[in-house]
Amino acid sequence: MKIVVNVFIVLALSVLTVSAWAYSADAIANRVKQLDTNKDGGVSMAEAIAGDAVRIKDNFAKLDANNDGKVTVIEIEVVNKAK
Ligand SMILES: [Ca+2]
Ligand SMILES: [Ca+2]
Repeated sequence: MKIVVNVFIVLALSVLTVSAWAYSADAIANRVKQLDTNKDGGVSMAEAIAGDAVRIKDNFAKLDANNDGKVTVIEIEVVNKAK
């Protein structure tokens, strides 16, 4: 139940905040897991749009460090830590 509550808080914050990332590794992993509907380990642009992940969509090129068309947990963490 705690995890469910945490995910809800993260989702709520992602709607309310624009610039601050500062998510825990667990929160990032949960978000990617939720968005990764084809279970290939990354979030494609289509999955970001389908999941209404605005910041992944808007920052897709920056997040997709290896330009393979999907954003992984590790790629998000790199940007998250850089802020
Ligand atoms: Ca995917
Ligand atoms: Ca990538």
